[in-house]
Amino acid sequence: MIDKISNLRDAAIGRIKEAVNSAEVEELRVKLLGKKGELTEMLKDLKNMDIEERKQFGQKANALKTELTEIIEGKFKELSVKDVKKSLSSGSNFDISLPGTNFKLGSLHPVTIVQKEIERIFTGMGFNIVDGPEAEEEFFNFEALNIPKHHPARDMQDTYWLENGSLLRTHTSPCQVRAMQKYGAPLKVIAPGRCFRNESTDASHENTFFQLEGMMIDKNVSIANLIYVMKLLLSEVFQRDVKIRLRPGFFPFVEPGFELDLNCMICGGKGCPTCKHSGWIELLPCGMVHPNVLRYGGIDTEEYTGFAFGLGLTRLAMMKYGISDIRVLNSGDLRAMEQFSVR
Ligand code: FA5
Repeated sequence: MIDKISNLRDAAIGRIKEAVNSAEVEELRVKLLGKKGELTEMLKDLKNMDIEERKQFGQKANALKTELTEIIEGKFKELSVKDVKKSLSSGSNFDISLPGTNFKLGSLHPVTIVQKEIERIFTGMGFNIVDGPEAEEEFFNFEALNIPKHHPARDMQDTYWLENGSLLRTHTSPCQVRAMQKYGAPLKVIAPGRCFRNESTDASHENTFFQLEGMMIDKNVSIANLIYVMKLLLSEVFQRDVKIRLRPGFFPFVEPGFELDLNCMICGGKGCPTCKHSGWIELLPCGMVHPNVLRYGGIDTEEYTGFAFGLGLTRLAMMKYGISDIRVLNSGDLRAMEQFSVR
């Protein structure tokens, strides 16, 4: 058996030396060392050998594999140098001294980084990630959220209407009823996505921004569950204690409803253009899902309760990375985006 190995070695080295181009070398590499190569086939005999023979044969075969791999690599290098020399001597204008083309690696957008982080936190708690259309039906954006036609709450979310009667969704909340109708209760979902509003832009308002909706429906879900999840979310994202305030907030689709504001991290709460000189950033409105909304979702309100929240994802990214003007995030300016080079 040992003879077989040295015969293979001699023949293989001879064949590699004679190869005249890279394609031939590659063919030999596969024939010798590939999955069905000659050396691999030989190793199949191991099972018929006694222990001592198997040990010796195994060692020799492995040593040969290493030796042939090195010889093949050397041959590849030798041939590529020859190719360059040949092209130079044949009058080609290929300039070997030119630096190679530098390909720039892309980086993730700060909003995407924060979104992925929150998805990790929530999937760890058993939440599923769902999606909804950006061009949404009026029913899901408003009616199903307990905002009937002519309700003044619609004024707070003016949007862009499409010719077919649908609209660009003003928030990710339409995903609530869509998810309830599709999956029923109990339900634990988050829905990140782009939203649109027809409003003037400033340091903290864009006409296109991201939110991340969250919803949990089960038996006995209470405000205590909501507060626990909100606190956990913020401490995981910021990895430290952050100053927040919780105050009553009105949204027709929750009862009771809250506004959760974050102490402005741009000015430390002193007041700046980002927080409109209030020291606080509106970030995470939330509340207990209104029974009318549960009913639109086909959920039995006698049996189930739930909480929901609508996180301002773009604003959260601003706070996390100290970005004082939201417009930078939609600018496409690589000089700004590259600073968060997480790939
Ligand atoms: C809503 O959109 C509700 N759907 C949130 C909600 C969900 C409440 C579930 C209760 C239960 P609001 O309009 O406040 O609420 O927007 C939520 C968050 O999105 C804001 O706190 C803010 O952080 C962000 N946001 C709103 N408008 C803009 C904007 N023009 N530019 C950037 N971020 C915005």
